[in-house]
Amino acid sequence: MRTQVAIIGAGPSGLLLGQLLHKHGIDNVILEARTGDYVLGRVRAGVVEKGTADLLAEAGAGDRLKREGLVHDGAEISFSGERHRIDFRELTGKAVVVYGQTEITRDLMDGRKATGGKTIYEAADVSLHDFDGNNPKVRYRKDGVEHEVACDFIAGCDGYHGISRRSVPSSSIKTFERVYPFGWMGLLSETPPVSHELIYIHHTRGFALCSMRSPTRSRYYVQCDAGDMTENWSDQRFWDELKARLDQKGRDELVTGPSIEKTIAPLRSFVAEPMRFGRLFLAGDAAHIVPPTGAKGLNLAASDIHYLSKALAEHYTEKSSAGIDGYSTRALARVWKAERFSWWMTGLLHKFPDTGEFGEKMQLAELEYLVSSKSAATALAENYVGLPY
Ligand code: FAS
Ligand code: PHB
Repeated sequence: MRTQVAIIGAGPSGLLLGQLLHKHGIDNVILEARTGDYVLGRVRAGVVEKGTADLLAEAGAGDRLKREGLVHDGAEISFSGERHRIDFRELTGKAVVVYGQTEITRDLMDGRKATGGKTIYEAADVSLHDFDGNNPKVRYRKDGVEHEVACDFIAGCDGYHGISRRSVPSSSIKTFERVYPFGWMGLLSETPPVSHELIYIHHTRGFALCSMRSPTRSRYYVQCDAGDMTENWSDQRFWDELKARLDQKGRDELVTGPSIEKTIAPLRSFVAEPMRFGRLFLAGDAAHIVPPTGAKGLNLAASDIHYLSKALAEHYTEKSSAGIDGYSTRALARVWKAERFSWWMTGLLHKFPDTGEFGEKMQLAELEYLVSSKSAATALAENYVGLPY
C-alpha cells in the first residue's frame, strides 16, 4: 500500500490530523492498535478550548459539539470551605466548552467514515522504518498477514505508550519528566452535576474536581495515592471522600448514584524534544503529557495538529518546507507554556507528601491572592481558556 502520510494512532490527534489532511486533498491512512470501540471506551478529557473547537469545525467534526457542548464562562475554586468564581468571560472575553473526549472521538470517527478515510483497526506490531531518509515506511500485521505502507511522512499520534517515540534513536531525542506522587481516581455517573460549572477543590485531605459531561451526567475526581487501585474504591468510599472535600453547599446538593465508569489516572509532566525526526513527526501525547489539572492534554494535541496539518499542506500545495522545518519549535513553544500552567495548577491544588503545614500555608496564601487579585485571576483565566496558537 502507498499513501502520502501514514498516521499511527486513532485517538483525537490521529483522527483530527486525518480529517484536516483529507480537507487539503492529502492522502492518509491511520493504523490503530486497538478496536474502535476500545478507543471510544476511554473516558478522558472534558474541557475544550475555543481553538480546539474551531479546529474540529474546520475538520467537519464540530457540529454536535456546537449543539450539545456546554459553554462555561467560568469555574470555581474551593478552599477553606469557601468557593470563589474565576470569570473567564469577564477577564479574557473567552469561554471554554465542556464536551467529553469520547464524543470528540466519535464525531471524528463518523467524519472519517463519511469522507471514506482509511483506518486500519487492530493493526498489530506496528513498526516504523527509514524515516531518516526520503522513503519512510510502516509495517504492521493484520489477521496474521504482514503489510507494508510506503509513504512520504509518518505522523506519530500513538500516545505516551506508543511505538513512534520509542522508534527514535535515544541519541536523537531528549526527554523531560516529572512524575507526581499521586493519581486521580475518576468516576462517571448518570447524576446531575453538583454545580453548573466546574469546581476545583483544595482540601487538607487532597484535591478533588467536580466536572460533568451533560446536565444529567457527572464526572468527578479525587486525588488518591500513586499506587492506588480502582478496586480499592467502592462507589460509597468515593462519594464519602468527595463529600469530605466539598464545601457545605456542595455536600448538601451532591446527588450520588452508581458509577458507570471508574479509573485511576497517573499524573506526570513529560516532554520529548524535538518533535520531528526526518520524515517522522510526533504529535499529542506521543510527544508530551500534562497532569489533567489544567485541562490541557487534549487541547495541546489539537494545537500540535493545527501546526502539523498546515505544515504538510504547505509542503504539498506550495512546495514549501518552511512549516515542516519549523513544526517542532513552533509546537514546543506552546507545549512548554501549557506544561508550566498544568504543573503550577497541580502544585497549587494537590497535597504532596512534603507539603507540610508551611507548604499548606503557602498554598492557601497563593489561593487567597489568586481570588483577590484581578491580575492573578486573569493570568489563570488566559491560560485556562487557551493561549493563542
Ligand atoms: P491517545 O493516547 O488518546 O491516542 C493514541 C492512540 O494510539 C490510542 O488509540 C492507542 O490505542 C494508539 N496506539 C498506541 N500505541 C500504538 C501502536 N503501537 N500502534 C498503533 N496504535 C497505537 N486530558 C485532559 O485534558 N483532561 C483529562 O481529564 C484527561 N484525562 C486523562 C486520563 C488518562 C488515563 C489519560 C491517559 C489521558 C488523559 N488526558 C486528559 C489526556 C488525554 O485527553 C490526551 O491528551 C489525549 O487522549 C491525547 O490524544 P492523542 O494524542 O490522540 O493520544
Ligand atoms: C473532565 O471533565 O474530565 C476534566 C475537566 C477539567 C480538568 C480535568 C478533567 O482539568
